[in-house]
Amino acid sequence: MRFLEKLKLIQNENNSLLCIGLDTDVLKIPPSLQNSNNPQLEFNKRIIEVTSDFVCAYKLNLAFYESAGERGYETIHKTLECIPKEIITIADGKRGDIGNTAEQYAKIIFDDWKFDAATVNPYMGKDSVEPFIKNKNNCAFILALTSNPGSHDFQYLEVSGRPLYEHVVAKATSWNVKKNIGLVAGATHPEELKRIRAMVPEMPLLIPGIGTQKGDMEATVRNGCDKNGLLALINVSRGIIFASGGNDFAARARESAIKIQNEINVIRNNYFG
Ligand code: NUP
Repeated sequence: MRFLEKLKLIQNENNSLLCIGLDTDVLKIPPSLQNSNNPQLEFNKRIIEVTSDFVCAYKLNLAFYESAGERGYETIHKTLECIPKEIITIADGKRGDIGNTAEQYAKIIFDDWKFDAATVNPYMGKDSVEPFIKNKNNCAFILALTSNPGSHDFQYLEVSGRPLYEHVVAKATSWNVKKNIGLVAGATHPEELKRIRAMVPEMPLLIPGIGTQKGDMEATVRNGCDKNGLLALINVSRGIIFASGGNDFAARARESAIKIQNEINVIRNNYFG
C-alpha cells in the first residue's frame, strides 16, 4: 500500500495524529524491567501494548538502539514485530550520503527492518535522497526546519531572497514524483510551519518538539495539518515514554498518550470541524 494511503487510513481509524517516539534510553528503564533478558525490548513492548489504540505512528530514533550494540539491532527487529501492521513506523536516523552508501542505509531500513519511513538529511542533495524514495510504499521525511536551537545556524540563512529551509521544501517538492516524500518541521517554529504547509498542502509533515522541547501545541496542530485536519504526525518521545521513571511507567505513558491525543483532537475539531 502507498505510504500516504496507509497514513490516512490509520489517522482516520485511530482518530490520531500522535506519533510516539520510542527513544528508549537504557539508563531510564524502570527497575522492574532491569532483570529481564532484554530490558529495552520489554519496555517497548509494554509501551506499544498500552498505546497502540491512540497513535498513528511509532518513531524509533536509531541512536538509542545503535548505542546498545548488537542487542540494539535485535531490539529494532523485535520491536517492529510488536507494532500492529496498520500503524506507520519511522526510522529516525537522519541518513544522508553519496548514492551507493545511501542505498545501503535504505536497504537496512526498508528491506531488512521493514520500516515504512525514514528521516533523511538533504544536505548532500538529490542522489543522497533517491534510494529512500525508490519504492512508492516507503516515505522519506526530509529535514526542512528542525526543532533544535541549532536550526538557526544554517536553516534560516537567506539564499536568493528566501531562507534556506524554503529551498529545501521547494526541492523536496520537485523530487516528489512518486508522492512519497514528507518533511520534518519542528513544533518550536509554528509560524514557519504555517508557511511550509502552504508550500506543500498535500505532503505529510513529521513534527517533533512537543513536550520536553516546549513546542506550541495549538499552533502546531492549526498550522501543521492539511485542509482536512490530517497529514501532520505530531511526535512526542520523552513526554510519553518517560512520563514516569518508576514501575508504573506503562500506565503513566498510556495516560499521557490519551491526554495528548485528546488535546490534539480538541484543536483539530475547533479548526477543521
Ligand atoms: O527537528 C527534529 N527535532 C527532533 O527532536 C527532528 C527530529 N527527528 N527530532 C527527534 O524527535 C529527536 O531526535 C527525538 O527522537 C524526537 C524528539 O524527542 P522528545 O523531545 O519528544 O523527547
